[in-house]
Amino acid sequence: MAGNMRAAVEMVLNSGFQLSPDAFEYLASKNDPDRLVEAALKSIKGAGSAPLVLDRSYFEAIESVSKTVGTRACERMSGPGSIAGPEPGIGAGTESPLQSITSSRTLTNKLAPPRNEQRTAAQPGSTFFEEDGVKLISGLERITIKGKASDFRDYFRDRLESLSSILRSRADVSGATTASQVPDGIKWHKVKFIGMVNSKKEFRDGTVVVELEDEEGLVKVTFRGDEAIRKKAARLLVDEVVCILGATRNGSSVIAEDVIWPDIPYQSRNLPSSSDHNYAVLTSDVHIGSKTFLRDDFERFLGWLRGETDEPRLNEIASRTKYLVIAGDLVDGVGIYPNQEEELDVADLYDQYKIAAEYLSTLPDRIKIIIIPGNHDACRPTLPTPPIYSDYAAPLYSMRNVLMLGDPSFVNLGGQTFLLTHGRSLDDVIPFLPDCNFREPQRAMVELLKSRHIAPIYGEKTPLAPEPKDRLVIDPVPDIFHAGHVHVEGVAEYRGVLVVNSGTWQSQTKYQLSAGIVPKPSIVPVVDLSTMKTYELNFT
Ligand code: D5M
Ligand code: FE
Ligand code: ZN
Repeated sequence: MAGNMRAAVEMVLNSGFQLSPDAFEYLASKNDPDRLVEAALKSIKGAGSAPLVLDRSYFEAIESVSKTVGTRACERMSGPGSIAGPEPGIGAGTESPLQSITSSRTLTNKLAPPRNEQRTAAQPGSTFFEEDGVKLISGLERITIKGKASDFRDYFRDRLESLSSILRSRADVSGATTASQVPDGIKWHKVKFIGMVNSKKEFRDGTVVVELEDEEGLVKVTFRGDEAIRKKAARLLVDEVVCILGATRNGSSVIAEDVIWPDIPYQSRNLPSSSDHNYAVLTSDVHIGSKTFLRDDFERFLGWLRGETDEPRLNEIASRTKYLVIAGDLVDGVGIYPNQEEELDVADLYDQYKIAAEYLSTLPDRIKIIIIPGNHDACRPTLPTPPIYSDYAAPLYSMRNVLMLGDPSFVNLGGQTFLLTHGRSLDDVIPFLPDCNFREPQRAMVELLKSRHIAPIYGEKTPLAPEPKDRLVIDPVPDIFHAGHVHVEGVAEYRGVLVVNSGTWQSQTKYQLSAGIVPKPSIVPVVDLSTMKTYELNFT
């Protein structure tokens, strides 16, 4: 993707719209996609309303108008920010995020968010939830992007600062300098410093060279030697913040001896004093509207929650369920991937949310339902993501026992703090993490806890909104870390934190078949909030 195409895509995403595949193709075939997008967004703003997914026709219309009036946009052959060669994906960049800004990271985000996003914060009955043990810590903030060239630099500066301060709270990091302040000397000497991983290169002989940076400069760090240090080098992700221990002579090139990640301290289990067994049911990736939505299984699950099983123990859990948490991809959406219409049972986004609300309305009011957006939902496509647009999900917004939150959200449910995120970045990190795979997504989630970041790698598939404060830093440490997206259910425990990937209600899609992804559907993790004991209930 050329630099001006990347800028174009970022502009669309950061304005809260999505691009249909045909619009993407159309823009990619143009010399000036950024200008076309800018003009289209302006005209949409003028018109006052627009669909969520912008298709080719929006840009064609703009182009025909600008051709008529002969604007400069159509005369330009190629943008100055073009970068040759294959690109890793949306929002990607090859430059150092802290030190330089190019047009690809320059957002002209002068637009107000679409009307439907502005209305998501006020929800009926929010106070009603507090009585039911729901305390929102964060997750309803408005997206604040200044729309300046320096947005991404400020964003990464905050990421470095926030993660550095988490690192500095560790005893073993005390006395660390920053990367640019590594002292030089005449002799080899030991150093300890914090920086953000700017690049990582692996050589044939197993040597790994990493550049660590802060705002002022870079240090080259070489990893070679024993198995232990090689393993640590293999685990390092680009754009994460770590502390390096090593030796140097010149202060600019270091031989690594150890790596310290921010990590989480051991958590003592926070068990509520009341011995009442209250349960939270964790799910995600329902994909209502898809032909591969496992309707029978999902209906069996809802039936169980309504108390329609003969098994007394299961009925007991259902009757004590206070919370149902849905970590994104409630519906399959429309225009999310090429030719999706061929795989849809319900081709209208409004109808998909109507069906979702009809299903959830069959549950008793006592169950509070918390819903965050996934990449298939009607929402702003960047992370952090505000709640699902209320225009599309109106039937859910009108339910008194439903709370619509953003991604990420921190919410306390019955005494336990949940970190909720859909988990898009798992696609980005799993291929780079040793010992992690798509069959056990909970393992990669544990690594995110060690990185203390929800989306450590920038520039892969997960587009980030460059806010001045990095809200993807994992702080505070939750009691329960819940994500979905990978369509494989899995539970782990790490240092006292319960880590849950809640699977899916969708069977294998054509894409997943071709990519060798095998989902593990219709299994639901259920947590006893008074003991943190977790049950994995199977509804197949
Ligand atoms: O994603 C469900 C899982 O399947 C997740 O791990 C990504 C992967 N997936 C699904 N479709 C695609 C395409 N088109 N490209 C790459 N990866 C994909 P979900 O968010 O439910 O689509
Ligand atoms: Fe999904
Ligand atoms: Zn998803």
